[in-house]
Amino acid sequence: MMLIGQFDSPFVRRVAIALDLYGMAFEHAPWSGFGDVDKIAAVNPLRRVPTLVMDDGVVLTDSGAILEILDDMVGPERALIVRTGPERREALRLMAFASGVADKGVALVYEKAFRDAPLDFWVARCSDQVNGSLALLEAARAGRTTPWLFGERLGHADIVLATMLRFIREALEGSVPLDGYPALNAHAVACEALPVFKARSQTFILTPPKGR
Ligand SMILES: N[C@@H](CCC(=O)N[C@@H](CS)C(=O)NCC(=O)O)C(=O)O
Repeated sequence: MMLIGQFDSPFVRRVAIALDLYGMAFEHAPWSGFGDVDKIAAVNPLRRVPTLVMDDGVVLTDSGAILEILDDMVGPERALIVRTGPERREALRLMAFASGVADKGVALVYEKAFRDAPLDFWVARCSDQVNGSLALLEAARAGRTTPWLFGERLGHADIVLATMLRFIREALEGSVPLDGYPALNAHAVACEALPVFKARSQTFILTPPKGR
C-alpha cells in the first residue's frame, strides 16, 4: 500500500494512524496537494489527499471511505469503531462533526491563501461553522468520564478529534481561539503523547500552487 499526502493534513494523518494501529505496513509518499499535484493527478483524478494506492493497484480517496475499507479488512473485532448500534451512531456523528470542522478549516486556509482579498461573508460563515461545531464536540467530550470517547480503547472518533484540533491550531494560527475548549484540549494532549501520533505528525505548511 502507498499512502499519499502529508501528515499536516488531518485526513491523511487519521488514515496513517489507523493503518499503524491495524499493523498494516505502507509506503508513505509525502506529496503536497498543491506542490506535487501533477504526481497526485497521475493516480487520483480528484487530486486530493489522502490517496491510498492498494496492493492490487486500486486507488482509494476520502479518509472516511478509506477507514471503512480498512475496518472491513481487519474485521469487526479489531476495527476502531463498533459495527452496529447506538455507539456506532454516536461515533459516526462525532466523526462527521470533527471532520466537518477540518473541512471548514481547510476552506478558511484556502480562502486566506489563494484570494487577494478573502470574502468576508465566507470567512465569517466558515468561522461560525467551526466554532459552533467545536462547542458541540467540547460538550460531547466533557460528558465522557472514560479515558477515550467510548471507553478504554482509542477509536476513529478519538483520532479525528485530535488530528482536526492540531490542524485548526496550526493552520489557522490562532484566528480560531481554542482556549474555551478544555475537554478537547486535554483530549488532544493525551492523543499527541501517544507514540503513534508522534510517529505520524508534521507541522503545518502550505506549499503554494504553481502560478500562484
Ligand atoms: N473529505 C476528504 C477531505 C480531504 C481534503 O480536504 N484534503 C485536502 C488536504 S487537507 C486536499 O486534498 N485539498 C486539495 C483539494 O481539495 O483540491 C477526506 O476526508 O479525505
